Amino acid sequence: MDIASRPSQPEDTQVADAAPPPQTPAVIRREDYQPPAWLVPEIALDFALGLDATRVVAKLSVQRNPAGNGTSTLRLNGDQIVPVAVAVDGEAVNDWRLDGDDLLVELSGDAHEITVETALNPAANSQLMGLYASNGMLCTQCEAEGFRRITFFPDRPDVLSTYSVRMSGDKATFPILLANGNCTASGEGEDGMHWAEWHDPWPKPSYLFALVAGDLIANHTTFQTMGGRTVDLNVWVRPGDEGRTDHALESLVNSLKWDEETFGREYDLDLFNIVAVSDFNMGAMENKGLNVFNTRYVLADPDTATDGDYDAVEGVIGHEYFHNWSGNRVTCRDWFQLSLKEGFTVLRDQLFSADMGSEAVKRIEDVRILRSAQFPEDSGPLAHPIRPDSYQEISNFYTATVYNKGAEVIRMMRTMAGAERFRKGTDLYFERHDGEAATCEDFVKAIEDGAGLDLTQFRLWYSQAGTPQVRVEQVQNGTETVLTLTQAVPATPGQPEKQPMPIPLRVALFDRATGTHSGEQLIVLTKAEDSFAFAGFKTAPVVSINRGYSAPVAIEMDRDPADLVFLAAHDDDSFARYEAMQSLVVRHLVAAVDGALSDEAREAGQQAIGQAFAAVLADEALDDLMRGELMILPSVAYLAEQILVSDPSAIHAEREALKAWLGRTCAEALAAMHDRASAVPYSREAAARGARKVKTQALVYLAAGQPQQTAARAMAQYRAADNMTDRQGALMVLAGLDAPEREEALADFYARYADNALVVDKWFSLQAGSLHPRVLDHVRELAKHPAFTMGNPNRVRALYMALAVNPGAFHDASGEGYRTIGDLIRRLDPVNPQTAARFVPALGRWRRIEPVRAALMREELEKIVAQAGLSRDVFEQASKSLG
Ligand code: B3K
Ligand code: ZN
Repeated sequence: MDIASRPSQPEDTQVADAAPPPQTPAVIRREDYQPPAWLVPEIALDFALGLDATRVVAKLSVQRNPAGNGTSTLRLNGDQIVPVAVAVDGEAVNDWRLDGDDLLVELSGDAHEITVETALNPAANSQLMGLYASNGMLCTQCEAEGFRRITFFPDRPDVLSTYSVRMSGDKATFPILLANGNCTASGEGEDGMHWAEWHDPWPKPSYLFALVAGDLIANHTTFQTMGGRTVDLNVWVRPGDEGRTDHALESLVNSLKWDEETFGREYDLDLFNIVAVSDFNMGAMENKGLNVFNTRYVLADPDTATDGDYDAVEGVIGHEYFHNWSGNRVTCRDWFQLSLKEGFTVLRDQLFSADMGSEAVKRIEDVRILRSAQFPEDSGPLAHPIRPDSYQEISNFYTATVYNKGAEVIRMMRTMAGAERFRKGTDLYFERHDGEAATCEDFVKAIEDGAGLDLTQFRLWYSQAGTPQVRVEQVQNGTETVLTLTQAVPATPGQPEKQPMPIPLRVALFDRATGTHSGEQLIVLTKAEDSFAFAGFKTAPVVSINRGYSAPVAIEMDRDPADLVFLAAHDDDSFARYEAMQSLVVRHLVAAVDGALSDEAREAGQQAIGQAFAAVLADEALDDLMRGELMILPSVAYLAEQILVSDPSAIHAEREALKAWLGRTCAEALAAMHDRASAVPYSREAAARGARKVKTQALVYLAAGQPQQTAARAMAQYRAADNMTDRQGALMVLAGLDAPEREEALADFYARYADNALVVDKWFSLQAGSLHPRVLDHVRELAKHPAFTMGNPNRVRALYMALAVNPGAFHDASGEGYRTIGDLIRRLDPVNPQTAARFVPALGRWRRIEPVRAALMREELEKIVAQAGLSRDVFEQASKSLG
């Protein structure tokens, strides 16, 4: 078919000479949602692939949507692409228009075939959205709005199409050609070319489209589904990496099996491909039948991946696979509904990881992430509800709030319903909405109907931002214990007033004499203030509340430190035990930072913590994985949350001083623990993983307490290491010490792993995140290291995100930490705005920081917003942070 060509349009560049991005981008509002005017039931894409020149011919069968506004104008979104040619029903047309980046075509009837040709330069696509080149291969990333960088299309999640893809390219460069669905045909062309055709029978939104072409090798197995389908599973990597794919493949098999057993969800194609790419903006992407992953969440072997890396691979493989139902079969109506798929899928991956390993440890890890990443978001200038009301750039809303708080909100429904009734709700949700683009409201309604809950008031969790504060007062009236609970949801940007929300709290009351309780209860606080009475206590019991972290709230309760020591030693809920230990430390450190501690009070606080800490070290009933968790002090970010306006350096200094005190006080027990754990041979079994965890924890405390002596111990751990967990743990400790062993170990590590990008990332991170007093100098030098590049998001994050979350260095009184991150944002923005924008929140916390540092942070934000041609991504984050 002949389609008209427009020679005046640049044909060979992905990045057209774009107008400078607007400084005040349009605000998109949830309340303005309109159904699409035109639907696209089918699309055929033909790619002529080349690393620096790819031609795309897209054929869209479009139909007027009876539920739309009836317009005869078809709007196809584009982003920095230009149409080479446009045809309607096979006839070339010239009367199309561009409105900004969008292509507008006038249509006379109700159904037409639109053909558009575009020309792309994947090698020049440094944003890593759309079609781009990575490490000699081609791959795509379309969520949220990347498809419009490939071809013109109604690029919104409520337009679902059946995709047929043909691609051709040089066989030597691209021996493997992959897309969504099943491969339906392939063949050889002339001059070393070959081609493949793929068809995905499941209608999907454009954000789930994927294509990969390159030199890849697969680790393969098959899986028999509960319905008897045999599925081919492949993990594709660059040749040479295949020896590090077994864990990913095993995790994938476990994911398919778990989703059948736990949620009754069966896989629906004969093929499931995962491809690992080195240049990727985030963790992974759930494209239908063709997940694209950051290598970081695929590659693992004992020599190069830590136990934490293994867990992350398992979790992310599970997460992306689970999206096949929660995200793909039921997708989102619009991007405001993002938590519909992300919150639910995070909950699903959390439950999966808990079932694969230790439920108790997993819960603690999840809460730690929530508190150090989401709590600061919820109390800062970028706070938003899990279902936001407006955005300028949707990429900025892939946040800990939408993901992790979103998961907590759905977990509360599960807690209130119980696992069985919750499952009835999710079954109903999948049954009702399979094949649809749904809303958060659809989900809540399905859980309400299926699980038999009244969630009327609970819906507030979707619309109100801010972490609720729950105050607990305990009064003893004779043999009755009364808990009076009050809740307050803090004001957040655009939401000055809040209503009380239902807060489910698991509670147990412990008898002090026996150290036991007579059963856990679930109470739901629905009012601003309410009282709950418990009969049968001769003396005031010790209250264990929000067990299992049943609600994502902050509990405030004045209590005797002895009660916390009691719970840290006796609580039979592992999370509550951890929480008691954390509260003990939080109270002490907050008071210390406040200058409110007399010498005696400091001594008493330390003694209480030391007593609980020593009990944790000595408790033979504890497994080491849990012991390791209980040993970790609350993060500076979480501690800073407890203080209205803080000096993060002071918090950091107090926290380090406590570590040093514990290291000195418990030196003997810690050294014995290090010796014991060092004798355990490497295996992936829980006991051996636990031993590795406490081994490095012991080293951390010993290094804080006795730095010089510990350097030798750490170096011995480094030398003896036969796995990355031990080696990285030792190097982390050494990187923070001013000792000759530091340089020796860092040089050895780099020389040993210079060819392994993921391990070199660790080398950058350990230095930028270290406790060393000269971190900022190290970062400056590392930025000039030949292995550093701004083109690879993993490398950028390895160096600079490690710095941004390193409280000592980032908040250095000189302001150099802020300047380093400010400079980075300005330099990275023109290369990769999405990754650049991720660094802004670190500077955006200025209102909660003491005035001298706050002014320095503001200064950086002001320089950022003043930069000409700033992306929408960074503009939105920086301007809201100043606002
Ligand atoms: N859905 C993707 C995230 C896409 C992010 C786009 N900026 C990965 C995930 O959450 O599974
Ligand atoms: Zn996800």
